[in-house]
Amino acid sequence: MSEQLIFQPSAAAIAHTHINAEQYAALYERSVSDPDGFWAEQAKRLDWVTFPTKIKNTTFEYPDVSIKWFEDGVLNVSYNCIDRHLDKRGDQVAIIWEGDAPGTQDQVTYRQLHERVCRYANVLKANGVQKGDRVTIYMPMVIDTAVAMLACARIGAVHSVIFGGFSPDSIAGRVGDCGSKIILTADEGRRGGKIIPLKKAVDEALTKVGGVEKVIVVKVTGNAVNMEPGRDLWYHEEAAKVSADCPPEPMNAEDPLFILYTSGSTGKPKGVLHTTGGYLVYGSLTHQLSFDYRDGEVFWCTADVGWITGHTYIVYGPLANGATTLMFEGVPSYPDASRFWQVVEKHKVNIFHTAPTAIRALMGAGAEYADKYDMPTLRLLGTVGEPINPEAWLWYSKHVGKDRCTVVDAWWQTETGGHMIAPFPGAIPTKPGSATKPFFGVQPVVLSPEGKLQEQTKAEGVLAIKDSWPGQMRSVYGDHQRFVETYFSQYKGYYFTGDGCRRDEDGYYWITGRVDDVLNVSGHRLGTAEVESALVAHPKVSEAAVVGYPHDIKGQGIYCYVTLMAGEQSTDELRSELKTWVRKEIGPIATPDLIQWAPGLPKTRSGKIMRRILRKVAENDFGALGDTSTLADPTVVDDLIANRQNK
Ligand code: 6R9
Repeated sequence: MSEQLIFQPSAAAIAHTHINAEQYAALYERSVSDPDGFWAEQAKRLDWVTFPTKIKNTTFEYPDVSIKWFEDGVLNVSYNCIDRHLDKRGDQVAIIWEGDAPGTQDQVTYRQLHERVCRYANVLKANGVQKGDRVTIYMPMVIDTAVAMLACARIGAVHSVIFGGFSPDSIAGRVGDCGSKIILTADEGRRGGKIIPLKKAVDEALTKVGGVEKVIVVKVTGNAVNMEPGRDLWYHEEAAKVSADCPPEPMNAEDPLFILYTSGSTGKPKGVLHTTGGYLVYGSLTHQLSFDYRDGEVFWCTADVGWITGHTYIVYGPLANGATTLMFEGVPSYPDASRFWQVVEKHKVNIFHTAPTAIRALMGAGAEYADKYDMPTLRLLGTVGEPINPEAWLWYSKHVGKDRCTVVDAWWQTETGGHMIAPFPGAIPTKPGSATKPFFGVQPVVLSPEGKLQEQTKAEGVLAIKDSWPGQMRSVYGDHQRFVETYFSQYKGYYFTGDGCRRDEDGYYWITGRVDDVLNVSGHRLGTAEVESALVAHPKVSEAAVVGYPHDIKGQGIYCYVTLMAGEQSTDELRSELKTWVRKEIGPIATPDLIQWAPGLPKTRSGKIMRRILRKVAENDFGALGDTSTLADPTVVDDLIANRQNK
């Protein structure tokens, strides 16, 4: 039914757009038939110390995968995001900050941002940070976090931002993996009226990992925190000692810009490595075109900077384009479900960008919260992070967009650096639930699970990409082999996304979700293996298997099958203890929703857990269990069905 619904671009969107339908078709064609010519032209959007002469040098051939863009180019990301705007828009607001508590706000102009970034960069230098060093950032949603990221970029240090909701164990793992000697943090963060003890988490993490020499602490709440003499320094004291003059470091286009850890289907989170030139060309171009951004507009992306969406569409993309970007410290539901809409009106937001999970939660709270606000400045609504159900899309369009805004559903990943499939506003008609058509340079293909290329337009299978684009990740930090194996070994010659998809008769892409063991909980990626290893670390647990199941608000919920050690009692107390345990081991986003006691797990005779069956039971889809005859003990399935959890 929903596939029949098509929204043509509005007259306003057509009048506003940078790229109309004909231009999209022609430019897309050029971008894939002459990538060198196309991207050499696009590279001109940045200021280079040395403009590149070599544009694309990439191969997806297993096992020799290698990705280089603009490889003889030299530039600096912070210069492109700040300095080059100073003449024209030094006094324009670069970042608007809206605090967690209504009534708290702040802002910096491009000139003020320049001063703050230079000063922060000098603090890093004075504390021994050099080009190429890894700097961990574990900070809340405050302006200083964007400043810290840009300060790293200014001196060529490689930042690794860790989302403020992650646990001490998760911090320790990430700090150890990239060998970071310095951590930038804050005393505490604020979110939804609650205090987040960031410094305390760092202190605990540092009892589990060595090598960190300095911790620089920004004062946010001002509450007392432990300061370890010789290791911990207050940012404001360090900043008072240095000048605000710090020339940008000339960087090769392929020098690392940042590492961002993300969950995969196996093992520990991977350090996704992005480099300088390609990432910024791609991030700034997608920001401009997917949102049809124009000078003077206020752009708000509600993501946390700890995720890729925050990197590309709060910080780097908008600032490279000289935009005014809004950073929000709070949550959609605090103090009530009208918070987003108040902020849109207060700061006259033109482009608003959030996640399906937030839309569904707000929809659940009732349309009246959005209906009270006219939001006359709003022009475009973005959604990202997980598949959006057509009902939520239509609600968003009607109650937030008042049937006059373009809805842009953008599919992409931490690994892709920027949008990959998304409607060009004013050029591509939208269909609720479909991310629509590929961005310039992106060649999606649909493969059968066995790897056969589906050449007909209408097709279903797994989503892979045929050739490289500039925003693509270059490697897994410190483990290139893992990069090659994870993304290029299963379907030779392609980048495998891990997502399933359908392509309809109009060539529109409909992402159906992950086909691997990655969960997407409220738009946050989580490996089932991570949750399983947290569970089995509990002394009473002998075995655990984790799958996703459909959840009204979160998209996917976390369903755990747990086998206890012999003699342990399966009580409700133990159930809540295990939930708290996982929450503490990984972070609140990993808290199990449902735990089912499983005396036995369905295993093949070779001992492999048959997740397909576990998924079906969790989904309450018993009719489709498929062949269970290869199980070592088929009777465990009856027990699993009989004891399925609902709440
Ligand atoms: C940007 C981001 C990536 C995974 C991706 C897919 C899902 C993201 C989506 C979407 C359907 C969209 N995803 N956007 N699914 N429609 N518009 O979210 O990166 O955290 O790495 O997650 O999220 O499953 O593979 P990341």
